[in-house]
Amino acid sequence: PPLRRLPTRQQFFGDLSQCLFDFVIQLLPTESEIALKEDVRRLLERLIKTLEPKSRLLSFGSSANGFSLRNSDMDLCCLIDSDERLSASDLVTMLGDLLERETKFHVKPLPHARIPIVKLSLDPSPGLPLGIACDIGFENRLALENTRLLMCYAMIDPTRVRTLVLFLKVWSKRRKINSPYKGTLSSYGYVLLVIYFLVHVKNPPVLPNLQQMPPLRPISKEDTHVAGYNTWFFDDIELLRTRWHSENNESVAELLVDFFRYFARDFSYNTGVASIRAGLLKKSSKGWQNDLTSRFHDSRERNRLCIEDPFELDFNVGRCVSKDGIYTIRGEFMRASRILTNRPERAVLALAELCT
Ligand code: 3AT
Ligand code: MG
Repeated sequence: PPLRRLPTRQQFFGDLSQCLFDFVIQLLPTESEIALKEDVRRLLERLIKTLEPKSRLLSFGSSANGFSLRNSDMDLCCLIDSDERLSASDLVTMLGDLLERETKFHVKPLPHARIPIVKLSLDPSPGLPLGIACDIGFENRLALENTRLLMCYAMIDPTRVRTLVLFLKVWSKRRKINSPYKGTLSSYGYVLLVIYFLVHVKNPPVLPNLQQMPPLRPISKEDTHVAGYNTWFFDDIELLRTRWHSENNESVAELLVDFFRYFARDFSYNTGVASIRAGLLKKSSKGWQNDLTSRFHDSRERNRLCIEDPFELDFNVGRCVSKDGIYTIRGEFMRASRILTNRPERAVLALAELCT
């Protein structure tokens, strides 16, 4: 008997999923890039130890959470295991001087920033065609914890979670809506939106809520609190695999189309807060309303797009998003949703259109 042709919808999602994998794979960092970055980290750690012998330099952000793209910058955090230590701003100034003397990096110390950091970069060279950019901060233990949380989410369902996140990162960069300094959203913000969607919007969920799972043994406050915030989450991913599995079998493409539709149409931007810890919350319950009659112009500006940080619950990760920014971002979700919902004949062309 003749083979039955797949229904077009299914065929389209199959093709699109394959295109998404292929697209994302070629954007992953190469082995040599990863090795080179590790060399840089070790070199910097050795230099920092000459200032503070009890210091360690750790990676966080995309180079440590499984969501790294080729040539993404390095986020490094210096921890000092001693009670008597220099202040972050003094360290930034001293480290800036030291690196300027001892290395070929361009060095820009920012000792008076809200979070003092040293910015470093290397110009492109034949062995390093795209150069390197790196930020070094101090004692940012919450960032190390949120990096670990995102890494655990990535490990639960690597194929679907990583493909979706990496694609959205590239897409948001190509569409120029990934610049917190220009009023749009950071990569970290987009990653949180994806996890929120997979834990709380999809039914059945694609991911469990790691922050609400019962702990295996009693935990004390000292063990779980970092900088005054509760950072506990279920992190035994091997065990989780034996106890929990998702009933949701949608393909990456179906999830992506649905993600765009949800943030184009359904998410309540005016009143809602996306929280990976607690689901959809109300701005009013967090005191984050963007009340147009408010005298506080500033707070209104800050809360157009509300994304609760997983641990720093009073921090809106979307606070940088401006009025224009939210309009543009939402417009991009609508555009993406429209391109994919029309189900064009060739998935690969749809993907190209989406990202140009
Ligand atoms: P790129 O590959 O650099 O685009 P990334 O995953 O490294 O993406 P970011 O550069 O946006 O993401 O952020 C790096 C890390 O810094 C992620 C998170 O651990 C921390 N971080 C960034 N923004 C915030 C924030 N607003 N609140 C708390 N932690 C943050
Ligand atoms: Mg980064």
